[in-house]
Amino acid sequence: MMPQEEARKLDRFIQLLLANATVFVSGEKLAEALKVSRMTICNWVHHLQKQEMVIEIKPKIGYRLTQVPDLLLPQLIRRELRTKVLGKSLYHYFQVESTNDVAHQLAQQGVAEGGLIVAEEQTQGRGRLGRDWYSERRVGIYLSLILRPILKPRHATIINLAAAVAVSQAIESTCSLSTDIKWPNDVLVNNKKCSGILTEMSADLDQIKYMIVGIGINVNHQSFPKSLQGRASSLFLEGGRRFSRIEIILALLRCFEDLYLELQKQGNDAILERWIRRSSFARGKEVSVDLGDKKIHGTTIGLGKEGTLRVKLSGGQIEDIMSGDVVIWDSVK
Ligand code: BT5
Repeated sequence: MMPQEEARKLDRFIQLLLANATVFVSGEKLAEALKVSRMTICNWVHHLQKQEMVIEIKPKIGYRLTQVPDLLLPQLIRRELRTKVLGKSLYHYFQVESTNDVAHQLAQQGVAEGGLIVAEEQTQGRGRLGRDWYSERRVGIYLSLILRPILKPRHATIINLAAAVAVSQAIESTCSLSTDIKWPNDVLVNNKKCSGILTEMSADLDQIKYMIVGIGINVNHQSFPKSLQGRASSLFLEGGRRFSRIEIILALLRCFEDLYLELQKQGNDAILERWIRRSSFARGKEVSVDLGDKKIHGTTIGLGKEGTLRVKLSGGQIEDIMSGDVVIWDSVK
């Protein structure tokens, strides 16, 4: 695993190669520009060649980039980015343990609202409650956003729901696939999970310091480990063709930014309405909810003002769920 500082220099190295894609650039000049040794440049070239970048090497003359594979390079994302805040500072990694961990470090170092971390692969991708997130190299989207909303911690769920709406909207607009959202934020295609969201925050009692919204989307996966088969899927498996990860990220950032700004101007209602419109779980679904210490069974009757799931139990009593795992009742009977 590469330390962050080196990963950032590597990124600038790629930027220089891309900017000079038609000519040979000398190793000496590159080393000078990046303040590293020529040996480091040589190692980076071999590292990038392993990532299927085609780089010609001419002894005594230098290096020339001739072909770029399907990578989430900041240079390619920035070219089409149409957002004001989200993704304005952008960090790309070939491999990280978890993009959420990198985002926490960067947020603590003071990276501003909208900072975006993307990785080609995660070795310890995380779900909620310490669960694993399967993060195969170069076929999925693994990203985290740093947000600094002026909100009380108890209002954080709404950001979670907004992220799910943005993922659902982005998948529908770029892949023409219909989606469903399972509360709070699993995005399903044909009832199989194609995306998960892990929102974490650092907060005082009455103010959020920063939030990390981590989003995983299965894009071009051709198969899944046995333990996930039947429950997880990818846009490739459901749509029958490969999709551009960059296009999906661009649409996602645009949608999420619109919702985030709308939330700040108009409050929760617009997000709640959009979530309800996009989810078959919002109303009239017979579900079982695992609350950790107990399981309940009932029918969904909408969302509470802060984004809680309202479930009517068979005795008529209503529960407002703040966190838990929802499954369709039919599948547990
Ligand atoms: C989630 O948790 O769904 C949140 C996943 C968030 C992943 C992103 S990737 C970028 C950022 N960096 C991270 O380290 N994480 C975030 P949860 O609701 O707890 O669901 C986890 C469960 O989903 C696992 O226990 C598996 O059953 C299943 N699962 C694991 N990997 C999956 C995958 N790739 N696709 C679909 N389901 C998966």
